[in-house]
Amino acid sequence: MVTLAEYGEYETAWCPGCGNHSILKAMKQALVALKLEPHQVLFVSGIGQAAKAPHYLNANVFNGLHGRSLPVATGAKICNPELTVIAESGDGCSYGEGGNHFLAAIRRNPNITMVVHNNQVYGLTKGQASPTSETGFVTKNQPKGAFSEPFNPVEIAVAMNAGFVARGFSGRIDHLAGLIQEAIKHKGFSLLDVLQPCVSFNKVNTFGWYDQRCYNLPDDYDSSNRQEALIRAEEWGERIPVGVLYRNQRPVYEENFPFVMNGPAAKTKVDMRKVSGILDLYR
Ligand SMILES: Cc1ncc(C[n+]2csc(CCOP(=O)(O)OP(=O)(O)O)c2C)c(N)n1
Ligand code: SF4
Repeated sequence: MVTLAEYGEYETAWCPGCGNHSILKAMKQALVALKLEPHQVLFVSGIGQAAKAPHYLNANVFNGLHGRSLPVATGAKICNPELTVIAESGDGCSYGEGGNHFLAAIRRNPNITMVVHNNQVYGLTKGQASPTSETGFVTKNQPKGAFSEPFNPVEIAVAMNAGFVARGFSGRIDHLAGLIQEAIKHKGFSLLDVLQPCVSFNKVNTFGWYDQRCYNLPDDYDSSNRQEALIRAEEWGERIPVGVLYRNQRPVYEENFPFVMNGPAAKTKVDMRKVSGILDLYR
């Protein structure tokens, strides 16, 4: 039986008090609760503090370009649908540099999970405003405050009819671990946006700020109701809902590929003579 110890304990480069630590803990808890062995899981990340999270657990990892985790994750899932594929990165990486991939993934609906550490700032590059920063958020780079409207990932995802949309708070580890499990179990694309304090560069949205505002969606909340999900997804400020906002079962992208139905391409024996022939065409 898989244990937490199998996912390892590593020294991290994160600041003490950073929300990343709790998200990592919740992730390991969720993987163990789902009885997933490290070799059954692939993490794909981009660049940033959050993107380092998969470096600190013992599973398969592909750490690629800034904002480019979703196309890699989708490709990996097509080649090996048996893998649990998780794209994990920060809000800048996922919604800024990777914004178009985010929209494309919602439309395609591959059976992958996207976990975003949303600290409303660019942490690794020392505190510039990110797509989710509030208008007026003052940084060294934006001394007059950010001019742009913040991007609301959960609202966009519900509006685009995404398969599964949830929001978590890194300060509530057990609740977050439950949401990660739900997101992984969902068949299709699942977004889990996690509110995460950055103690060094976001002095506004602190642990206390989130803790005072976050409330759990009530037990009788109907996550299949898109209109209600849109209302909750828009709620921000004095009260912020956490939990599964929206569920919508849609056809899964990789099932459109007939070769996948005949078994994972990753397990197909490669005929090297054929490959050499193809390569010769390009010499
Ligand atoms: C194409 C590209 N643009 C910009 C950068 C520089 N860069 C590296 S990390 C980063 C910000 C990361 O912020 P975020 O994704 O929010 O993650 P965090 O560090 O806050 O966890 C930026 C702008 C880069 N590496 N590549
Ligand atoms: S700079 Fe912010 S995001 Fe990066 S490790 Fe420190 S607290 Fe975490």
